[in-house]
Parts: sequence; structure tokens; C-alpha cells
Amino acid sequence: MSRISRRTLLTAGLSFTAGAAGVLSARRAGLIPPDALGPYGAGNSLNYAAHRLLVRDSLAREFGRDRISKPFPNSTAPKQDDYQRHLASGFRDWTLTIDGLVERPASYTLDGLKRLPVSSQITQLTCEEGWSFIAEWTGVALRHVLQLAGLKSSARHVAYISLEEGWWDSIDIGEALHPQTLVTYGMNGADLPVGHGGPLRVRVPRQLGYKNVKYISRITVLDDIRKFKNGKGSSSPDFGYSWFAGI
Ligand SMILES: Nc1nc2c(c(=O)[nH]1)N[C@H]1C(S)=C(S)[C@@H](COP(=O)(O)O)O[C@H]1N2
Ligand SMILES: [Mo]
Repeated sequence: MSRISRRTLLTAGLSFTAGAAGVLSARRAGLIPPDALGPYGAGNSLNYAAHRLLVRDSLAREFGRDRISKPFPNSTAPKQDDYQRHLASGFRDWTLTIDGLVERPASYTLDGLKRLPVSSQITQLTCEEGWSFIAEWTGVALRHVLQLAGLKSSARHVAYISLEEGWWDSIDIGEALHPQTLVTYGMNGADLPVGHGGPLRVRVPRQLGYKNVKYISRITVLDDIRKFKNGKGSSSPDFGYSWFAGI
């Protein structure tokens, strides 16, 4: 750890105990998670700040093709009517909307997304419940989609919303611009299976499974995530999981 980062960490640590002024300066530095006020707020905040200060640019481990997990029976697709209609038509009319604090809001079909530069990675998806699997994920880097849309300077968080009722999440701009954060439409050389989020899922390999939301239809860029939906940056904190799930 460099002397600077040690000092920054110390300062951030002190900020948490220094009351409102300290919290404000830590928030300006992007060190306070949106669920900082929850029952586990202090722990969540320290964990997030430490990750952000120490491992901001680290890469998730990538594996060789020989380490790809054997397919296993997985969760089924959403039963809701609108999803089933998309499924029946081969996702022909599925769109991904990019809106919020961008210069050029956009809407992509799957074919449109597939025309963008392709990114692939063989990484592990790790569930908070203790199981994991390794797969090859293929898609377009989220940062590429955001660059095409043109982030406004006030952008702080990127939220992604599933067509599946109740599922949405968000990441900070650093995580959104990280080269391994993908909008994926492929897995192990084929279309993304419906059980794994087909046709579209966000892949955040530096965070736990639940941040990798399936059946994505909208991405929105925000300046204050606390003003969006439940104010906690994700549907997960309502079920006891922290907004930041770095591994
Ligand atoms: N839309 C949606 N996304 C989701 C979930 C879900 O139930 N619905 N489960 C999450 C959890 S808890 C995990 S661990 C992973 C599981 O990924 P898999 O279904 O590809 O195994 O997806 C995450 N994304
Ligand atoms: Mo999970």
C-alpha cells in the first residue's frame, strides 16, 4: 500500500467517525455506498471504501477454456407474460434502452448490440449462497455502450433494470467503465440460455452473483442513486444483501 493510499484510507476511516462533515467529504470522494444508512451501514461503508481505495482497477481472474464448468440445471426463465411473449418470438423485439444522464439516449435491438465490438471473458460467477461456476461470457463492454451514448459529467451511477419483476441493481461509474463489465448476450459460444439471463444480462465479474442481473431491458445513468426507486441502489438490500458486493 502506498503512503498516499494509506493516508487516504486513514482519512476515510476517520471520516466515518467524524460525523456529518466527514460523511459529506467521503461521499464527495465516492466512498459512501447508497445503503450506508441500513442496519449494516457501517460495515458496508468500510468495505466499499476499502475496495475503492485499494483495488479500484484490479481485474477479475480469467480462466482457461479447460476450466469452463459443465452445464448444470439452472433457474428457469421468468413466467410473466411479457417475457414469455419475447421468448416465443425468439427475442426479435427485445430492446435495450440507454437513458438518463447521457448526451445521446439510445435503444438497441439484440442484432444492434451484436454489431458493436465483441468482448469475451472466461470468469467465475459466485453466488452469495456458496456455489459458483465458470463460463465464457460474450457481449459488448458496458463502457463502450456508455461511451457511444456520451456520459454527462454529472454521471455517478449506472442502474440496470430487468424485465423480470423486482430485479434491478446499480454500480458506480468506476465499475461501469471497468473493461470486464459487460452487457452479455452469449455464453460458452452460444446465445445466453434463458436460465442464465437470456437474451441479455449484465456481467460484473468483480462482484457477487446477485449484481449480475438477468433479462436486462434498460440501463439508466444517474447522478444521485439515492433518488432512484428504493434509494438503496438495488433491489437486493431489501432482502438483506449489501449494495456493494465486491469479491
Ligand atoms: N433477473 C434476475 N437476475 C438474477 C437473479 C434472478 O433471480 N433474477 N438471481 C441472481 C443471483 S442471486 C445469482 S447468484 C445469479 C445466478 O446466475 P445464474 O442464474 O446464471 O446461475 O443471478 C443473479 N441475477
Ligand atoms: Mo445468488
